[in-house]
Amino acid sequence: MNGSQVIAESLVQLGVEHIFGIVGIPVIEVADACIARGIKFIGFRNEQSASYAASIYGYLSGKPGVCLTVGGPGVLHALAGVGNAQSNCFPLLLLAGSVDVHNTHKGGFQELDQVAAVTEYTKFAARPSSTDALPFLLEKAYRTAYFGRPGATYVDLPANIIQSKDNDQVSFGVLQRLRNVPAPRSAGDPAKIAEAAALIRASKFPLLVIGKGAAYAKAEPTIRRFQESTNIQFLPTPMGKGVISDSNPGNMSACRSQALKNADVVILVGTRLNWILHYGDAPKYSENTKFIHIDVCAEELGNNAGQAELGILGDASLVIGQLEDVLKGWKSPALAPEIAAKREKNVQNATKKEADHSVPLKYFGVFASIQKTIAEIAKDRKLVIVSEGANTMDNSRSVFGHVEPRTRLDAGTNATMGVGLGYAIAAKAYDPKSLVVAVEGDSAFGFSAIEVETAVRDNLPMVIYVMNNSGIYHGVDPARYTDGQPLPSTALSLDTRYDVLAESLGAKGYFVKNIEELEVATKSAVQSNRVCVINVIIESGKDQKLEFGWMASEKKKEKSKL
Ligand SMILES: Cc1ncc(C[n+]2csc(CCOP(=O)(O)OP(=O)(O)O)c2C)c(N)n1
Ligand SMILES: *[C@@H]1O[C@H](CO)[C@@H](O)[C@H](O)[C@H]1NC(C)=O
Ligand SMILES: *[C@@H]1O[C@H](CO)[C@@H](O)[C@H](O)[C@H]1NC(C)=O
Ligand SMILES: *[C@@H]1O[C@H](CO)[C@@H](O)[C@H](O)[C@H]1NC(C)=O
Ligand SMILES: *[C@@H]1O[C@H](CO)[C@@H](O)[C@H](O)[C@H]1NC(C)=O
Ligand SMILES: CC(=O)N[C@H]1CO[C@H](CO)[C@@H](O)[C@@H]1O
Ligand SMILES: [Mg+2]
Repeated sequence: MNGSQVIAESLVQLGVEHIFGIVGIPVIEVADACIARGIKFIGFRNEQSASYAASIYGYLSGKPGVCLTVGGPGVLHALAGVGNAQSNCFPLLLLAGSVDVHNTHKGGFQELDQVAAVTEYTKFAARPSSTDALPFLLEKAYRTAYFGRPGATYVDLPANIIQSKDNDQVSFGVLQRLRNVPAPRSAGDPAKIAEAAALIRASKFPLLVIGKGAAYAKAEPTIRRFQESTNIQFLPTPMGKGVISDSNPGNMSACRSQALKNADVVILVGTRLNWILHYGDAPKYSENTKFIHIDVCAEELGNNAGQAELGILGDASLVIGQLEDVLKGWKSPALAPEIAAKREKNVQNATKKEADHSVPLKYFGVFASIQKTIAEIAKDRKLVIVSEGANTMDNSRSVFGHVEPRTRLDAGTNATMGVGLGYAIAAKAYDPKSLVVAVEGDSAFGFSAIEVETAVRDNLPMVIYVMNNSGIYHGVDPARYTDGQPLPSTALSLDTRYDVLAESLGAKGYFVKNIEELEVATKSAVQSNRVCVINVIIESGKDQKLEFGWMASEKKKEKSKL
């Protein structure tokens, strides 16, 4: 066996089915050896997308996604996905070629101290000293990526090791032991469970906040059962949507601010008190809020406004199961009528916005139309929504209802633009039967538009909507393009034909300006079973102010209304 074959054998033994990457010297043979062993290799056009794809494959499958790149610039590009995986807690194993060990420090081909480069963003990073060490290191890196809090790991593949020959003495025993082993789980400390249950029983408005960690942990059966038996109100984070169906009457998404502000006990499961949850700070929350924080990472407990003594270390499913047992027979108090009324009003308001089909189209009308058309023609298929952008992402989150977990994939913890196409490709590769729909801002799409070719080449049908408002965030008033003043930094060209670009890459393109055209395009695209890009012309935001709910200025404005 040569070194490439040792790597391929190791990955096969670990159960790896897909590799995402871009080849070159010295990893072409590695990819080819993997293909020869039946692993599917998806070749991208930029390592950023490949690394994003591998990481979301890890999130969806619960086992590390594998990314293979060349060294030097390949690793620097893939660092985007490594950092993104680490901050979102997605399991990812990056493998990259590197300079021959004996040429280190000589200015070798694509030389970079890659272990040093990735160390800041990985749980484990190593370079093998010999081919014999590969199975051991690959097992350790693979296991480390998904045991404990998931994250990114790295193994360096020096050219001389890839090209080494006569490795028939290499032992693979260490790999077989990991095959099909799920990540270890622990239950919560019974004393902490009892303390949490007492707080919940005494609470007037307990709120369950469900994060993507709970989705990753596949905790949905337990969390759904717990919610049903207690009637507790819940609020999903963006990627926590669908752990409990949005159609459940306990869904507080439509009045998120009121829920956060008025809850006296907040149970956080698989989510962090970061910017998305306003650090747990008043006035977004009341001063006296008690946070019962359930997480797999002990260091997360007590962060920001969280109370360290109320943290419960453990697996989302096991801990919620324990709470369910202790709280048998307990029912959550009914939602305060004024909050229920506010929620109702907000839902009505949203429904009104969704019915607005005036031209130029607006986000709510477009997303509601897409959702409705898909429900009519593909109601039995699992719908996975990938979304990135600013308004595009925020509005799609409130319009699209999710009934299943792990069906919303978006820019995540660090609001990373450019993940969309990689995520869509990986989601389709992971579950070929699902209907993958990417809802992209025009700026967001631009970060990885060329990966349409990857999806076409690998025959991964999907529908990609580009929300064309010719700009970042709110777009720019078309009059600004001719008034002789410099364009604002958020401007993009007015007449970019993303649909024509897509056609040139082998996809099907649609150009849509009104709701009838949108309906026809959605039907045609879903039924075509091809890669489709629908360029949707929407209203530019003109003079709207840039402001998002999580921004600090919002805090000052916030008055306690209820
Ligand atoms: C990697 C990265 N670069 C830049 C940004 C800043 N940024 C935030 S949202 C966004 C794009 C928003 O515009 P668009 O995708 O067109 O969506 P819209 O709000 O117009 O619907 C950008 C560039 C970011 N979040 N991530
Ligand atoms: C991203 O998010 C993580 C987790 O909140 C944070 O530690 C990190 O500094 C952020 N930034 C980058 C570039 O990863
Ligand atoms: C390893 O062996 C395979 C099969 O004989 C061959 O195709 C490949 O080129 C070899 N790789 C290297 C790096 O020598
Ligand atoms: C539940 O969630 C969806 C999507 O977030 C939203 O559109 C819907 O109005 C919500 N329902 C209620 C009753 O809040
Ligand atoms: C309803 O929508 C309008 C227009 O989008 C907005 O100005 C108003 O404040 C909303 N009302 C409520 C109760 O959210
Ligand atoms: C090709 C095309 O119609 N582009 C449009 C993109 O969106 C802006 C803002 O609505 C329009 O002005 C452009 O004409
Ligand atoms: Mg835009």
